[in-house]
Formats: sequence, C-alpha cells, structure tokens
Amino acid sequence: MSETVQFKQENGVAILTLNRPKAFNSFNREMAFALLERLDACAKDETIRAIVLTGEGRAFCAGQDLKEATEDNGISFEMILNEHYNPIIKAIRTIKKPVLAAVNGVAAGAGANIAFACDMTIAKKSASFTQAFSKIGLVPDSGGTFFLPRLVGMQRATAMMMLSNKITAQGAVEMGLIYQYVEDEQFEEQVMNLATSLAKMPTKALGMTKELINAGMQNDLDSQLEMEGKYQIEASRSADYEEGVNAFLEKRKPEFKGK
Ligand code: T3D
Repeated sequence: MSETVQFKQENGVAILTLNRPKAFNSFNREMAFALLERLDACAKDETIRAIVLTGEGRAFCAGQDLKEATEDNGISFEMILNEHYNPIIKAIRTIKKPVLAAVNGVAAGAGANIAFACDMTIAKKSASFTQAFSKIGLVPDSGGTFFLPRLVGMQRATAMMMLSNKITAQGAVEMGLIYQYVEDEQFEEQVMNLATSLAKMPTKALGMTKELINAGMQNDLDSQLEMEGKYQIEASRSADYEEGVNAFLEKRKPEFKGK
C-alpha cells in the first residue's frame, strides 16, 4: 500500500493522513489513488464507524501537485478531475459514516474543497483556507462551486472563489464554512474526542442522516419529507434505536453498535 496516505485505527476511528509533507501534501496521482483505496476500505469495514482525514506536517493539503500537473506528457486535466478529485468528493459524500476533516495547516485549492465536502471540518487555530484556483487561472473544482454557496451564501462564496484570499480558521467558523477551530496545542486531542464520540453513536442512523442531507441539497420539501418518513421507519427498526430507547428508560448509557 502506498506510503502517501497513512492509515491508523483507534476505537472505531480510522485516521487517514495525507503524507507528502515536502509538497504540502499536494495530490499526485499516487496519493489520489491511495486515498480512494483507503476510503473504499473504510466504507466496507464494519469495525470503522468514523473517519478522520488529516495531513502530515505543516499543511493539510495544497490541492493539485502543480509540478506533476505540468510535466511534459503528464496526466491530463480530464484524468485529474475524472479519476482523482471527482471520485474523492463522491466517496466522501456517499460513505455512510461520518467523515471528519482535521485541518492541521493550510488547505488550498482542491485541498480546501475536500475539507469543505467532509461532514464536519475542525481546524487548528493556526490553519487557513484559500481557494487558490483563481490565482493560477483555473476555475474551482472538487465541488467548490456546489458546497461553498450552500455553506456561506453566494456573495461570500463568490468573493472567496474569485479573490482566493486567505481565510483564517476563526474566520471560517464565523462564516459557517467549517464546524470548529481549536487551539493548536489541543488539536489532536479534540479531533480524537470528536471522532471517538461520533464512532460510539448510532452510526447507522448517522449514515442515513448524511444521505438525507445530501438529498436535501436538491429536493423540494414534499420529496424531502417523504424521504425522511421512509428513513425514520428504517431507523426505528434498527438495533441502535432499541438500545437507545431502552437505555433512556433504564437510565443508563447506551451502547450503540451501528446496526
Ligand atoms: O491539473 C490541475 O491543476 C487541475 C486540478 C486542480 C486542482 C487544484 O487544486 S488547483 C490549485 C493547486 N494549488 C495551488 O495553486 C496552491 C499552490 N500553493 C500555494 O499557493 C502555497 O504553497 C500555499 C498557500 C498552499 C502555502 O504557502 P506557504 O507560503 O505557506 O508555503 P510555500 O513556501 O508556498 O510552499 C511550501 C512548499 O510546498 C514549497 O516547496 P519548496 O519550495 O519548499 O520545495 C512549495 O513548492 C510546495 N507546494 C505548495 N503547494 C504546492 C507545492 N508543490 C506542488 N504543488 C502544490 N500545489
């Protein structure tokens, strides 16, 4: 397995670490395929109930490796988008488990948009975000034009994408772009606390919640209410629902299994 994405598993949490620190964890083809392979394995492994995506060293991810992208006879834009970023974004959105971006440093270009596509994004206070694309004459990709306006509204999203200005972690929280920022010294501990809490929750219902959220980005109210009804009936038949209600009535802590 490629060293470009490191894998660790603790208490039901898979930690995937982008590992090309000298290139600020920018994506080459090897790392893109390694991440896809790891995400797929995490999706299939029942012992993994939450996923953390983070970066090694000073950066979270600087987007596309611009050296690889500009090599003579190198990979085409079409391949980069169709075979790397689009499948990565789709995998993050369709894995029926919480995917947490733990942004340990700068997140730029596709790196930023991967973080925004995750279910929750938690950043080090010193981390920052930039769209970067406009500075090199590209348009945003990796779902940026889909997620950003939905997260922060058209005006702020447009400014971010046209200006590619640097957004601090605190600024990102204030505008609703990410969930949370934490002091640098507490970052790893807080990330693991959040991920472990998620992994202990009724993760079958969390996966279904994610599907509902995805659908709610496009559906009209009638369709969404209908879908919620169907999913609620399915959730009410889960072992976790039985455990949750029994634990509540018996005044004890529930032990959810994600089933
Ligand atoms: O084919 C396609 O391009 C289509 C796909 C597009 C998807 C995209 O993601 S396009 C956007 C690509 N990313 C960027 O344009 C970001 C480029 N990087 C930066 O703007 C800055 O490096 C950062 C804002 C991310 C960080 O700035 P700073 O000052 O903290 O660090 P630095 O000194 O610029 O970079 C540190 C090292 O990382 C440096 O290496 P060196 O000189 O010490 O050996 C730099 O070259 C390397 N690095 C940073 N970003 C990339 C990179 N190497 C390759 N590709 C990068 N994207």
